[in-house]
Amino acid sequence: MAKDGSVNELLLFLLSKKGIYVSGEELSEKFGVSRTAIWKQINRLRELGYEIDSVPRVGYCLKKSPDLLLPEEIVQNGPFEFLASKIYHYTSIGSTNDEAKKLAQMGAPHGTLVIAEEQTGGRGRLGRKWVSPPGQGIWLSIILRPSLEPSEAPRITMACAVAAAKAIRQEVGVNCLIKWPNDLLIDGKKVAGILTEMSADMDKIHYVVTGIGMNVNNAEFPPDIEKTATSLKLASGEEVERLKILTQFLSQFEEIYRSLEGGKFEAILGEWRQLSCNLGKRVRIIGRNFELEGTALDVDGDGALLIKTDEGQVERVLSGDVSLRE
Ligand code: BT5
Repeated sequence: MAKDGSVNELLLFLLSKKGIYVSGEELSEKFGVSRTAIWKQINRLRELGYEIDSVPRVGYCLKKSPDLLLPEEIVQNGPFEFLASKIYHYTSIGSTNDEAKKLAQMGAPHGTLVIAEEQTGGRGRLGRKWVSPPGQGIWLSIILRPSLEPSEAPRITMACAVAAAKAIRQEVGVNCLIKWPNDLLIDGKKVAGILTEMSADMDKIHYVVTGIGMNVNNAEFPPDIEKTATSLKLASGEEVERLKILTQFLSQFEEIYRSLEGGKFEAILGEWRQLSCNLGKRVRIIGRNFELEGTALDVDGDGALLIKTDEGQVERVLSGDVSLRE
């Protein structure tokens, strides 16, 4: 809510007292502002969709939150270690990755989150479009300042994919798998995609922005992706609370990121392998200027897919689009 990425303390307090009446006097003393100022803020929250009851001489009581991914709601579902130190929330924005890059250049701290209810210019890789309708999914970018080598940056995409797949499995109970390099699939359809971008010198990363788009309650998709896309709601048959998935994902990501920074990439790779839908399968990879078919053997420490071709050679592929052949 706040423009500097900090939280609205009144809302945070009301959330911690959900269902309990708090007097206007107590609130005005706690926050050092007049009761009229509190009343104005309460009305602003009501405009956002918060159901707040007010009873004369008793006080205010927060009854129900709207389905918004507001910073205060996220913080309330913490605690988080380094994520969510700053959270920028937008009702509508072009692309959260673009905004995160701007903020990172201006010095935004490690762990800053940029979230939008809607993206009007959501992006995939190579300038592709990412469909991000209002209120239906999680459109999120994370600013990171990792101590990894630039060539190791794809590990962040892998960590993000593992965290997201685990969060989806845990909260929704569906068989979510990772498709190299940056997709999450349920029943062979794409439920989420990851876009990692970085600013680096030859030997030092300045910052990484990892963006994830996850379809949560989408009931339909535009014709061009209708057959290939799914949402958690379509896959599970039930409406899914975005906030629950988001906060589960954030805590999974924190844990995995700690392993990554702690030099335990092998453990992440182990989880990634178990969740992968590619390994051991015959695949076709289309890159910018090549096409390759073979068996996907493994992924290495740079996030490259190792393919055994029909000629018996092992090729290392750093980027491309994979389709499963069997
Ligand atoms: C991706 O690219 O899958 C990365 C998507 C990253 C989106 C997040 S949202 C938050 C942050 N801000 C951004 O602007 N981006 C990130 P790629 O592998 O290139 O896949 C793109 C392709 O996925 C498109 O060409 C479509 O075919 C398909 N697609 C587009 N929108 C989709 C959706 N909502 N669900 C499933 N598939 C989609």
